[in-house]
Amino acid sequence: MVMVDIPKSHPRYESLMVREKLVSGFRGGAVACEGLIAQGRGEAFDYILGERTHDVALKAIKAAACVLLLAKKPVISVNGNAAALVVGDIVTLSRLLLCPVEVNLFYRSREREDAVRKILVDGGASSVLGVSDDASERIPGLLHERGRVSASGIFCADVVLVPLEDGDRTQALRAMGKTVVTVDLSPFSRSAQAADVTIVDNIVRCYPLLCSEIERLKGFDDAQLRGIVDEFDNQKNLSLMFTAMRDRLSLAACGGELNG
Ligand code: PTJ
Repeated sequence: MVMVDIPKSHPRYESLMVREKLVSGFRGGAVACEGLIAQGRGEAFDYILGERTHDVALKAIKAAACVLLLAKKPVISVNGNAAALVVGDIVTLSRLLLCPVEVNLFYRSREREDAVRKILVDGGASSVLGVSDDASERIPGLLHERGRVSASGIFCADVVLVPLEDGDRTQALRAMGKTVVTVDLSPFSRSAQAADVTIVDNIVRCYPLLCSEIERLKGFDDAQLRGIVDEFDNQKNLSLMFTAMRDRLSLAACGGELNG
């Protein structure tokens, strides 16, 4: 529900609508107060990126699609921000990959678990894990609430898609031998640095692209998918993202044309 009437002609219309989704998710109990701060942090990086999906990110999206298609037991982790922003794409991903979605919250409470589950179920999700007693397993070494996971979901998954994440869990999941795909507008973040595949892009732009890429690549055989994954180097990709940001900042510093 949009709280203010934003005219479509407003130059920041798209960005303001994204904000309204989060504020509405916050008012409905799904988004943590801290989730609004996280969005602001992301927006700052998105400005530097020129609010567009770079070729470097497209390469990461392709690798992520291959990793997810090759997975035996993928799981899509969902926090409050992701549910509020991209529920339709989360449901599409779970249908394309025939995998469950799991509620996993840093600021976990029964009320927030239920609010996030409701968004997912209303959005068409058929199997929502990680709510209440279902989140009874623990990721070794993670003492905070994000360490609680479902025995039939993240705990036994081989590949986990964890967007907008704090770094601890990415590292702990990798220590369990899992492959981690993340989405983060900040290439500096610990999760961006620790994941196997990091998509540095806004989740509202890259989740639809990830869905299309999975659709496009699902006819490929495992050897072809594996070849694409083997060619991908996350550290190199992150370096190229930093270079893209540096180039945009240099352009701005020289008074160059930033739109384009
Ligand atoms: O719903 P909960 O309780 O699990 O809490 C979710 C938040 C996001 C509050 C929690 O995971 C958190 O505190 O995350 P951080 O440590 O602030 O990290 C969030 C990261 O996501 C930051 O590096 C942001 O730059 C990035 N980010 C924020 N919004 C977006 C984003 N990346 C992509 N798309 C966005 N829209």
